[in-house]
Amino acid sequence: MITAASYIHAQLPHTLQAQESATAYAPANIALSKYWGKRDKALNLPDNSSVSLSLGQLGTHTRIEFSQTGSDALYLNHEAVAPESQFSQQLWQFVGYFRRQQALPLCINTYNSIPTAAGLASSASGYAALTLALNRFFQLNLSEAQLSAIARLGSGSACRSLWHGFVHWQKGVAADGSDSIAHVLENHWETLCIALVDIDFSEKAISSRNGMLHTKQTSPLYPAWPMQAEKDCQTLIEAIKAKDFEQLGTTAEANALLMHATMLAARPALRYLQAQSLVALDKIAQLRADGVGAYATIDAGPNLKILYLAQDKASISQAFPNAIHIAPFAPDAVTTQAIQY
Ligand code: 2P0
Repeated sequence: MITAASYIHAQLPHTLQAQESATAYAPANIALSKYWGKRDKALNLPDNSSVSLSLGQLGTHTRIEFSQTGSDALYLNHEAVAPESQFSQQLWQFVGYFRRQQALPLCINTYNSIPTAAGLASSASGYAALTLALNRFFQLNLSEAQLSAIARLGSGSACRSLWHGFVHWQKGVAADGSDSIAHVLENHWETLCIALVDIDFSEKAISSRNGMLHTKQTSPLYPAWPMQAEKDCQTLIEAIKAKDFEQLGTTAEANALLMHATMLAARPALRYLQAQSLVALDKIAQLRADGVGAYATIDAGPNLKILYLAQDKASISQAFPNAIHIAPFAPDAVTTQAIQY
């Protein structure tokens, strides 16, 4: 049986040669067509492909160096992380897949530039930045495909966070997941913007990992999801190529609501949406009725992300005064944090 550990071992040299230190950055990403359900839990292999948009300078910076104390140390946003926390245990398990039996005590500093108030999870950018930093620290020279497959083993959506702009994660068919990898879509859409609307950013009661498992196991609507999600990916790729904003927006919003419908039909129901999420969806529908191009997508939480074109920024700001605005294709979003492998 292939495990995350055995897959990563097979990509590595027998003995690691480390540098003094290494740093890496990876952006957060928002799926326009979502990943929600796995065919393999251990390898984070999805039932369907997905398409995402990266958030430029909002992401994770990670630095790895040898530990001066002789023991592992982990800092998140400049604060020491308790070794018994789930965050710490999962991260060191992932690092252990690289170190294997080698005694290499490390100090890892990881910093999220995503404002806490954005209500965004950071596991995608976190595992992408960690994978890139490990690749540099141990001088592995892994290919983009290998990096994407390895980042996926940390967190599924991390395989999409290795690039700026639009990214397509193809679900693949191989049992070892070697073809379940993402690649960048070379299409730039300078005027496309995304606004993050905070409804409630307290930690969710049920993680995505458990939520998608529960949905697949118990929702009678789940069987319809992977096929429609696959179609939505294709429609989105066409919309991106044609810069057809209406097709992009309607498909992304419908895909997010279908994902939430499968969750709501789970037994017991899995409900991330809150009353204020629905109020915000109504506001967006009203904006559209008033001639403003605005569409929502919602992840495993109550917060909304609004897709709009730059010309409509003032209308979006007026309707959602506290929103955080991102222009993913603005020159400063993509050039100041160039991703290097
Ligand atoms: C997505 N989400 O496509 C979907 C939409 C949440 C809702 O990917 O178990 O944290 O680590 O593979 O990647 C969140 O799932 O789950 C996610 P694991 P992950 O963005």
